[in-house]
Amino acid sequence: MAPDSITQERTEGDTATGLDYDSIVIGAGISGLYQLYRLRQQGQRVKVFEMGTGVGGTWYWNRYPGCRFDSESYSYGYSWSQEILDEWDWTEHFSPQPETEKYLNFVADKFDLRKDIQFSARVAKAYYQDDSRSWKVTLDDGTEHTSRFLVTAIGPLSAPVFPRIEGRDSFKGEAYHTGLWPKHEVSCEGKRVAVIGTGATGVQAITEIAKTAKTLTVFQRRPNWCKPLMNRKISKQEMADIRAQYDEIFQKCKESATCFLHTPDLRNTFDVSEEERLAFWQQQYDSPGFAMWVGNFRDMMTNRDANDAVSAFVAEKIRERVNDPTVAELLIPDDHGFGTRRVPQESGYFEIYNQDNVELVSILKTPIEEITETGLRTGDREFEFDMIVYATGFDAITGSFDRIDIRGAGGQTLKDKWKAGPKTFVGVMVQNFPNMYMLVGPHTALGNIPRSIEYAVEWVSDAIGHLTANGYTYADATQAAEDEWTKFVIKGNEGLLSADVDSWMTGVNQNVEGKQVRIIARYSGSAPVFREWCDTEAANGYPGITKA
Ligand code: NA7
Repeated sequence: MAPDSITQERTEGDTATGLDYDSIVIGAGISGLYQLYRLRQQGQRVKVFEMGTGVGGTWYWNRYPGCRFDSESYSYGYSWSQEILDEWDWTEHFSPQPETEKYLNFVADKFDLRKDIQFSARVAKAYYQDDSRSWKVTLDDGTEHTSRFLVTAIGPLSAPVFPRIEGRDSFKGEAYHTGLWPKHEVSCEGKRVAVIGTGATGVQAITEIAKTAKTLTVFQRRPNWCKPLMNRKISKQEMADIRAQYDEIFQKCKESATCFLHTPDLRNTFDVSEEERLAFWQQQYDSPGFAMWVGNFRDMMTNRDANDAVSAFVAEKIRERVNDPTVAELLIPDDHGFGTRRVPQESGYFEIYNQDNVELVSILKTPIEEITETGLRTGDREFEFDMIVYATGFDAITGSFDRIDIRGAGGQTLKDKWKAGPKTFVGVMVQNFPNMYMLVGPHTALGNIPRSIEYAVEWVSDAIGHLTANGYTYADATQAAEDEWTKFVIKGNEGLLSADVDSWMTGVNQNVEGKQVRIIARYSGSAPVFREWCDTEAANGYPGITKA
């Protein structure tokens, strides 16, 4: 039962309460690994339950061809350990998945994290126990585990979704979802391959698969605005230079609104002459990473004319790069502007449509009607394939929470609490879900995710440390604090062009029941503002949290 006022009630240590652990962390990805490390450093008994057979989260599951960072490698890695920074060499500006998975294994080994992680352990239920102020976590295998605190480290893009198309199980060839890619080698060599989906994942996979497949047929519903990634190798000397600049790199990320190395240009689009504008965009188009998305003119995401102008610039690039004008037009989005959905970064994506073995099929007018034993059927054609790749994305942000039966005080389900959209306190706590902390859940700063993760882990660790040091066994966000933050997040979305577009960022997923309506699941403000809010909360002794 929730106490009705802040009290100073002290209880004995957790061992005396009979709980299995002080904290249970769900997930051993970038956030779960660091959370385990931090809480263990604080002397806690921690257990991590991880669904996969290895560490890495996103970088464990997404092993599809072509998978790699869109953030500069050296801005993405952990910053909290000098040893890691000293010992790890990135070999490419945008690390490929195998290297990133190796990196996270290196971290896990270095700090002996595996001993507190149970693999192949899917959490099915997490129930708050009112009487003992603890969490009971039930795994798929029926085993139950208890802890004072529960930390969800389950990622915003970790619940893969298949399209709702009839006959999907009848296909007799190979079929893979990019987010559930098998560990064994998958060869496309000489095969007739279909890829469904052209988001950030599809764009990477398609470009790679086109290199070896006998034929590749891309089924595109809505095209996305893409820009060149401009990846390249990092030489030993360059890595030494990067290492020498780590402090500056992380400081820059800390000051930037999106935690990337790129910061917006403080001019408005039409403050400069057309000539200057085009030269600026050209330079951005040719720059590595997200420069053009998060480093553009400051009004690009709020002024429709400005956004139309940059979109027209990028459309011209597509026309220049794709030989067949009809195909080029199909690849140019006409329902949203540049940057209003996640911008896929590509390495020769548009040029693959000039290859004889690649065909683009727009399914906007002629949707896929059925997956058959031998391929699939659209409104006007029958196709035969050896392999179908589903690059159809995730039930984003709240989806990974929906897949666990999470119940707070009095048995309230999280799903029910969030049925009209998430409500959180600084994206970390949910009122009436005491002692539960979310890392990169809804309403937190995301951007260059590991930067946000590190901050969240440290904030949560400090908050738990504060409770423990003061003998509290209960912490719940106040209703007022949750309302205030939720209102702030919603207000921050006003005026953004991206708020008017269907995408995973606005919570719309036609493949998931009940997710056809836009919600505000993301915090769209700047990361420094977010951190200031959280820092103030901590500095003032957590007034937004009822403690007992
Ligand atoms: P996204 O960005 O959600 O893309 C999913 C793609 O799959 C997108 O092109 C969808 O078309 C398409 N899709 C989804 N359902 C269907 C059906 N039923 N038929 C045809 N096409 C479909 O997921 P990603 O995995 O690419 O990227 C997610 C994030 O992960 C990414 O932003 C990075 O941050 C990492 P639609 O656009 O809905 O018309």
